[in-house]
Amino acid sequence: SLTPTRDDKFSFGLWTIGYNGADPFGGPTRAPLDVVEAVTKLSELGAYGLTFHDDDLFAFGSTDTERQNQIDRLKGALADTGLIIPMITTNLFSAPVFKDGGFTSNDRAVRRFALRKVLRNIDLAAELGAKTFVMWGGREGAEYDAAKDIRSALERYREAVNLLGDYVTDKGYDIRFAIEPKPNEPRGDILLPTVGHAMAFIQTLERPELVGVNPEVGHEQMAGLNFASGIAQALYQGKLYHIDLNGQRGIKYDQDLVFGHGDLYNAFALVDLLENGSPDGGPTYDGPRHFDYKPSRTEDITGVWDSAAANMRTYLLLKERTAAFRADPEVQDALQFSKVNELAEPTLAAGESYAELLADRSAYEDFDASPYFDGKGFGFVRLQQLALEHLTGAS
Ligand code: GLT
Ligand code: MN
Ligand code: MN
Ligand code: MN
Repeated sequence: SLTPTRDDKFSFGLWTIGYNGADPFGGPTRAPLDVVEAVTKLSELGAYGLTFHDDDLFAFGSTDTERQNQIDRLKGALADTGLIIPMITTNLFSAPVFKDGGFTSNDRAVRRFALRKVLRNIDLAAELGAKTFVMWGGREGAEYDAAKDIRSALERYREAVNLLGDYVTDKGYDIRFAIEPKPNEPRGDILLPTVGHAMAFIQTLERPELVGVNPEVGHEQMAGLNFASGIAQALYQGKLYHIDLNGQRGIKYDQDLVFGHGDLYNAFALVDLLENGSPDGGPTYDGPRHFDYKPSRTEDITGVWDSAAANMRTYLLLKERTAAFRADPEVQDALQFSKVNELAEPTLAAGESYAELLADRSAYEDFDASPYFDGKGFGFVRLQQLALEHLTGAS
């Protein structure tokens, strides 16, 4: 069905629908969105979850009373609607104090303040039942090479994440962390710029099992990378703890378009992977389908809710199309022809070592490489066209 339900696990950041249209060239074009209205409307549209930064809910510098009041208003709206908070994150990028980063600011006092801000917000995450704590280090980086000792910065990042791992473990919180990579913007260069960098970093941590990635479609595409392919590797390594869905058109500033309004082919491949797993039945993704987009500055509040609904509808359309693609006998035949499943077969026989491989004349001495010239094509183009036929509703 194309009507979103809670079982679809669609969630939205409060900062997404709450984006007021401000950009570096102009101020807001929309009034602030209240959290109670956000929860009510998302629930009506069929979402199951809301996510937020501390500063989205209560402004930076709020008194304890102001903070608690906003938390109570949120809790009330959750109780009224049944919406949940699957993920929480901390804003370590908006306030001037974080202009050189949080965990990796050159200023040690700022780093200690950042840790305290995050620890306080982890308590809130536990209180609200959030299972994932996202860390997007947008200000962790530099514009100038001489200004940042990258090795020390990574060491401080590691120190911070190790401390947070100690904290949730000692407190007995059922929370895992998800690092969100981005190559640049707002910093000229951001630390842990891609999924690959983040996954390598995670292996250096004291509790790597507590930390995964939260890849965002547009962020990988800003680096010219194939998002679906990066997600496949994250799933393969058991590290896809959360995901930020949106749209991006090529290597430029972070567009945060509606999901599918960028590279639609890659969105098709992504939904196929998340919903149906690898062709040989590899792992699928069970977590929230989280939209991290920005309703364009040109839109009014009607456009905000239309765009929120568009994210979910696009996802469900692609889910239908990819199911039809997988079920199509012609696609199965094309996959067979393309030997897509043959890749799941180990290259060596069971128990075979290099000695047996060297002794196998059919593998080399008697192997005929000549039919591969002007013959034995793989038929990948036919497969891609079949994907297009399904994507456009032609089959
Ligand atoms: C910010 C960023 C997003 C991150 C959010 C989480 S904040 O909007 O652009 O990609 O997911 O901190
Ligand atoms: Mn983005
Ligand atoms: Mn994001
Ligand atoms: Mn973003």
